[in-house]
Amino acid sequence: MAVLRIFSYLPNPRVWKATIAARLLGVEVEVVGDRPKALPGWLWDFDARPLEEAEKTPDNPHARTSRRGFSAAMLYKTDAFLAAHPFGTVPAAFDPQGGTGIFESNSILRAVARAAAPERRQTEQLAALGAAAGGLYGEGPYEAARIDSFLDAGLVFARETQAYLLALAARKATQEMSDRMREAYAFYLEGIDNAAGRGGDGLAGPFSIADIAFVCDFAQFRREEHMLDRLEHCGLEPVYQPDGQPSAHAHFDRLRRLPAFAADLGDGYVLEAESPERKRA
Ligand SMILES: N[C@@H](CCC(=O)N[C@@H](CS)C(=O)NCC(=O)O)C(=O)O
Repeated sequence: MAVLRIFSYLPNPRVWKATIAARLLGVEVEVVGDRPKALPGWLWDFDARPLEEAEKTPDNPHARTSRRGFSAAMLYKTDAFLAAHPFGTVPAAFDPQGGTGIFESNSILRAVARAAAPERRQTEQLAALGAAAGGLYGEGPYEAARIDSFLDAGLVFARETQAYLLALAARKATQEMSDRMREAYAFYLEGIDNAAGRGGDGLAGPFSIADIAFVCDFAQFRREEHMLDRLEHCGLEPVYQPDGQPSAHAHFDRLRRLPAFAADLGDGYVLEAESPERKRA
């Protein structure tokens, strides 16, 4: 049985945090959703489903104004969904019975690591990656808190990334936004570079969910490379710098090629620097 059900638009690197962890731990997560443009046509609920045409009306009791990331003005969220997910965002995870909502992709990732039975946390696969004996969430309160520190630093970077990429996608990014993103990028990547350059298996020391969150948040940021036409339209230079912070880039490139990561990231989401064909989204 799945340890979590996750509702989201797909593909979504925020969901990959949970699916990569699940793959490594040998547990199941159920992922329900649709492509980003189709999700406004769904009922957002534990039992999420596509709506009938007749239900997609402003007087539908579940109709809500979208807040962030959806160009459609209207989304359809049940009261139960909003009780479980007070910020009304996806990815939206639920425990198997649907009574407990878990939001924020980093917390959904933690939930997978915590939900895995003890024997799942000590496999040969995890040992080969350099995970601690306690699994992907470290051993004891201090190691877990150190891993949380990376997740929190990553969330700050991810929030800047979200605002920047949404503006870029809408061809409304400004020089000020680009400068702000550049500063957040430098701060975050330098910290990751420091941690990755220390020769441990993972950023926090052992390999952990801190590494999974980094790979997914950085993959999300790397969508910038799919938006070269938008950058040009806005008169902006890319923030991404392939040459700086070598340990951070090497860590990212090593992990994203592992089968458990490549199952989600391996479809050209991250463009190979050496590729002659740069995709334009
Ligand atoms: N930091 C959150 C970001 C989630 C988020 O902002 N989701 C947006 C889509 S990108 C959303 O669900 N918006 C719903 C709305 O506009 O009402 C996470 O990592 O899960």
